[in-house]
Amino acid sequence: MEGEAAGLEAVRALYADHVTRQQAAWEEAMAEAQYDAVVVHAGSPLVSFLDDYHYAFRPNPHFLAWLPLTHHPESVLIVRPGHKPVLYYYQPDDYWHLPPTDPEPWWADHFEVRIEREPGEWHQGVPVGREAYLGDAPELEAEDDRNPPALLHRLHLARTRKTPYEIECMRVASRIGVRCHRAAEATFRDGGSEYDIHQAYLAAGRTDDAGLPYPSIVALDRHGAVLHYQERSRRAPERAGAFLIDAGATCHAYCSDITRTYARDEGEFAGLVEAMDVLQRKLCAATVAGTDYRELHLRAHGGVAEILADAGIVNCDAATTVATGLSSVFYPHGLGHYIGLQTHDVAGLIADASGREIPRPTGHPFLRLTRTLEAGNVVTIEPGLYFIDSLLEQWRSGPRRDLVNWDRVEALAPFGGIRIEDDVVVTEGKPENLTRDAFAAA
Ligand SMILES: [Mn+2]
Repeated sequence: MEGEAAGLEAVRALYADHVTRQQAAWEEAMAEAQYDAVVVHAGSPLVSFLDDYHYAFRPNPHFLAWLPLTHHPESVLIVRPGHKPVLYYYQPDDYWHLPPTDPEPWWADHFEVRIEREPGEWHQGVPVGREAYLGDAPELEAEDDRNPPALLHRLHLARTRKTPYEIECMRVASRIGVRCHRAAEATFRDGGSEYDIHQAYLAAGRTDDAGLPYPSIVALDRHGAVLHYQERSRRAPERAGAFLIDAGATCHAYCSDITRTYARDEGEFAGLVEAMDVLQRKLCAATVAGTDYRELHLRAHGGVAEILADAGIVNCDAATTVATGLSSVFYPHGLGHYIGLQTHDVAGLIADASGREIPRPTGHPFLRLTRTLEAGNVVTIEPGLYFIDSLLEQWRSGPRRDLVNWDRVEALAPFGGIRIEDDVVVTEGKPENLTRDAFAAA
């Protein structure tokens, strides 16, 4: 955990520069979209139907892009060109809940902070002029100019190029995630259930479920073939042969998103995991500025098809496996996505500030990123290979059923599937692999 403490120091040292860059990027977007001010609402807690409990609070990411304030509903930020941003810091006198602690100088010094005791006091601070409102708080419903696309597209595109502060946050989030992953693997090796593994993951991260960037996928054996497997069985299998875990961590709301697959024993499935690892590393190394991400995705399909052909799981060559759509039976999702304040970060499909969409390749409806990579982007690279009953059965009832070696499929299906996922920073030169670096340092 020493490395993490040092990382948090580095994060704080980079914060002033981040705020300066945010101000510049927003001023540019506001000038182009013709706004004099932008009001960013952190969000309001969602209340359960017919009761008064709150769901876990998920702040407006545009608020988080300025401030490391993850437990601050009702706070509001007002951004204007040429002015220090004004933060209405909601700190109610509330004896039912613990109010937020006082602002900390390391971040608060960069804002004009006004303590707000009642929601809505921020309205007094909205300047005269043309202003936009960002967020989904019910309190904004009366405003005309909410989340205008001309402004949002520009801000979203700016968010695809991370500042040094943001990348440092993601380094820390990667280190925490890797610490948790190692605890999870150890619990798998010890014979733990999915529930046991999940608890070990949370304990290693000193977090609870609400602190995770997304619900972890903790899958033993056949459950690995359920892409977004959401259960956590309390019962440990007699002897689980395979373990797939897709889980991350956060630092000041910036995410890591990490997947690993483990085979308990040597053998055919372990060989497939090894082959997928080699392919995934190659794809990570090719994640450089100027590369069309769609091309990387298609290259991943070619690679998975080769692995299927080499293992004798298909009865045809890699080219035929891709051309017939058979590779999508085993690998039915996209190669990855932008990552940052949101696990699936914004702007993955838009060409420019007009919001025009860059189409996905035909036959690949789930790809979340179709842009050409730029330095400062952070993306995931997560090829997969699964034995998914429903997709295999569909193929089996079709005209090309003989392209699959069904005996091999039957032998491997109990292992579920494989996904290996790293978070990669795009640079002009060699990419920085946040995940592999964190595993190497652990
Ligand atoms: Mn992912």
